[in-house]
Amino acid sequence: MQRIFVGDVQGCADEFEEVLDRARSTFGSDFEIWSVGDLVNRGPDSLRILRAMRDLVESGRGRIVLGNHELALLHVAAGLRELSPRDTMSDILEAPDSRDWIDWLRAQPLAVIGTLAESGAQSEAADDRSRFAMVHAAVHPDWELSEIERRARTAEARLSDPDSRAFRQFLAAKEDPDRDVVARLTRCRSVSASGAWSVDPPDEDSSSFEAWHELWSRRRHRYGVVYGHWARQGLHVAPGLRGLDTGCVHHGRGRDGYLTAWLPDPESRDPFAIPDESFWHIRARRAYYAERLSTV
Ligand SMILES: [Mn+2]
Repeated sequence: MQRIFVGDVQGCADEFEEVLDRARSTFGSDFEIWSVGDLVNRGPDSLRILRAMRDLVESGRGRIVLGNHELALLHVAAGLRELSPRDTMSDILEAPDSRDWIDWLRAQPLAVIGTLAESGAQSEAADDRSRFAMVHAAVHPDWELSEIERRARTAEARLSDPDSRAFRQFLAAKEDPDRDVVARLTRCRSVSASGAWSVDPPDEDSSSFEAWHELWSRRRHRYGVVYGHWARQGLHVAPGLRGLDTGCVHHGRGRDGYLTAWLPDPESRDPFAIPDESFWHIRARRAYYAERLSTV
């Protein structure tokens, strides 16, 4: 079984379909698609990509984690935020089964823990280097896999609360530690040694913040992280780390955009080693970003 991780799609359903077509012609039906989140918004086809991905998830051939744009959609649906002119999520909000899409999304995970090793025996081994977490933006540099899982499960239970008032209160909460976990997993780019985190990239002029994965790498964890969210950083291939947001939807913003898929070798004993050439790069079909600007 080939597992295919896909970076931030953001409504670029044509490029996502190209990944699927290529997967079918290469692996038949013997593949799974794992999305790092931000399936929706900014691009042209938010509902179409959700449909395609939900089909895969419900047939047991896909996993997703929530990104900040899915969270933004939940905020709009809960009446906690207005749509902005740059948002392209109204196809979901105006769908006759909109409520069902929102409920499906809020039941999706914030972190998925897995192993890339094909054989169960290998994943039990103490030297297994193929265990990983998939999150949208970042993990806390100090967290082991078990802690990522525990904290994500707690926050997910709050998001998927059957009581929609409790769900709305949780989304709106300011000082709730579980709400902070949601925000960190879906939005963090930099951290400070004192434990603070920020949505912004590290500031060149300030030494107090650095990329979350710099500090994470110094902790010498024995698991990998597959993530997205950081289009300006671009493809990030480092030991234990695969950052897959290559800004498909930002094509035309003074740079080329493309959708990245990562296809780790299921036979490898160290799939997070470098160098690594196991990527597909799907060029953006259009200059989505310029298109959005001109229609605002
Ligand atoms: Mn994001």
